[in-house]
Amino acid sequence: MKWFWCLFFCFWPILALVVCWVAPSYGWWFPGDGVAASPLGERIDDLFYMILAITTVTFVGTQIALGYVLFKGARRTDEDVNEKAWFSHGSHELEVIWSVVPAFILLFIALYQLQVWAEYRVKDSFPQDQMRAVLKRVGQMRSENDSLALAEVTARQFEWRIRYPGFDKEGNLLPLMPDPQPTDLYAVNDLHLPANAPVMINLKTQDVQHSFFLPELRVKQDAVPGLVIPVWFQANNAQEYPLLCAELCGWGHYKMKARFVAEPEDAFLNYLRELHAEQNYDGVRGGDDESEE
Ligand SMILES: [Cu+2]
Repeated sequence: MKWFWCLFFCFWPILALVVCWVAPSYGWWFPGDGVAASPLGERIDDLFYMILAITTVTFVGTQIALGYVLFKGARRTDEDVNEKAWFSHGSHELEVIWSVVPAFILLFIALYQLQVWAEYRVKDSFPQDQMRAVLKRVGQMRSENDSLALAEVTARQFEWRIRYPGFDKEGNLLPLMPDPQPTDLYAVNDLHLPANAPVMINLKTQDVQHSFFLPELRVKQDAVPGLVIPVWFQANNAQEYPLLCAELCGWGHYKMKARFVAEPEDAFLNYLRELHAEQNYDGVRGGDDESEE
């Protein structure tokens, strides 16, 4: 029996190693065939793989130790039954080692990931110069204090409402204002932004807590009632990505599926101009309500 238990406990670390070895090539770990679609996402994946390596080494080590102890501790013959039992009262040194070593590993992970976290979440660490360059390239008329966001995304039960800045009478793109403007442009469940450059949105919610989730870009940010949260990301390719809600927000949570279209900057501007043509006339919002007045 001792061989059975010994092999049983050694089987799992071997299986774990095999899975860790083949999983990346099958894209099992992550959405988007396992490859992040944004530069920051690639660094987040690297953090995952680093933590996976640490936990794998720990798991394999403890399982092998367990197998070894089972092998050594097993009784060899029935005569051994008459042997006196031996009790261990623990080992102070060992306890210190297995407390201090994990503490240092956790401290290392905490410090190692700080830079990625800061660039992801701390506004002063956002690539703001590159964002300004995008806004300049799409010809936005902005002063230094205007928002860097190209769209405001408002979650509500159960859809994503998107507000873009509109155009002035000369056809220049305006900056996004904190409050809705008559020239603003609107869309639902369809977020268009330039690809291959960092872009920022302002995230809000109209009712409960939602979560803005671009799985393939590794972007996930809660939308919290009462807060306007800046979120930035950069799509590596001009293509469509799924945009989901990652917070169980009510019965229709599953329906909060939208698309994020990353496209070249001129295509993005054309998209806004199309919205402008549909929704505005000489800077005055169209619609039945107002035409009756
Ligand atoms: Cu939701």
